Amino acid sequence: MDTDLEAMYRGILAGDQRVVSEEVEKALGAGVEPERILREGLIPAMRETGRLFEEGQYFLPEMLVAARAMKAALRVLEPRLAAAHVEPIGTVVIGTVEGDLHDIGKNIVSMMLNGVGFAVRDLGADVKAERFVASVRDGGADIVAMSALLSTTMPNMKKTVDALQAAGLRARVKVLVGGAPLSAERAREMGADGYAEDASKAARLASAWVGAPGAEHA
Ligand code: B1M
Repeated sequence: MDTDLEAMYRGILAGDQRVVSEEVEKALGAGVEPERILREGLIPAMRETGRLFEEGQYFLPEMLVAARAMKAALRVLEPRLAAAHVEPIGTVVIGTVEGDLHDIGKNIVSMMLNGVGFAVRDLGADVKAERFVASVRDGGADIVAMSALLSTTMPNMKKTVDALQAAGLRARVKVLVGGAPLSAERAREMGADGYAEDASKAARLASAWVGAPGAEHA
């Protein structure tokens, strides 16, 4: 790992928002691609945080400060990932499902979707099936995108798919799911149209669904 990426990696593990923001600024200034910063610096640090938590070396407070440092980094990166598209290529309603407060991955997916030209309506975390349904019904959407990080909240994705069906909206939207406990098979079982293991793949798949030119390069 480069020394600058190493510094932000360590900054996340230490939960030091100031260091992380400064290191991200520095890396951007030195011409490092935002996606590389995410892929090689920030996301591995969050993965390591999870490993330390699992091993009993980190507890909830450490996970929380690491998450705050990660969010500070994302605030610096966001303008660089945002698109300057005039006409959106489609509309996505996105949220982390009911009972689940993990929103970092969802935020990255949201930024990437925006970056490839989607208008994104972000409902936040702990989103009940009825809120997804209401958002599609009242505001329209091409894609419903759901994130879950807990094996206990993953079934709430199916609840949303079923609620869209019951509201007569299922055929109008594509359903995209992702998050650590998911797999293509689980996505299929719950009746989603697609699964993406990371934010870039989510953006690529969503672009392909709306027939956006250059989707394969997203
Ligand atoms: Co929690 N947590 N957490 N946590 N946490 C995990 C998920 C865990 C794996 C840690 C561990 O034990 N190793 C474990 C879940 C175990 C399981 O169910 N299998 C866990 C647990 C147990 C818990 C609590 C239950 C702990 C407790 O209270 N005892 C609790 C639950 C709270 C709740 O949600 N109700 C809890 C709480 C928290 C914090 C609040 C402290 C904090 C979240 C802060 C926040 O998000 N605002 C937190 C954190 C930070 C983590 C870890 C360390 C990091 C998550 C993260 O942000 N990763 C996590 C360990 C880990 O993931 N290894 C862990 C970085 C992020 C970029 O990756 O979210 O995976 P990720 O997103 C990726 C892909 O998954 C994908 O793209 C993203 C980027 O490319 N993706 C999608 C995600 N959504 C997608 C949607 C798509 C497509 C792709 O399409 C729509």
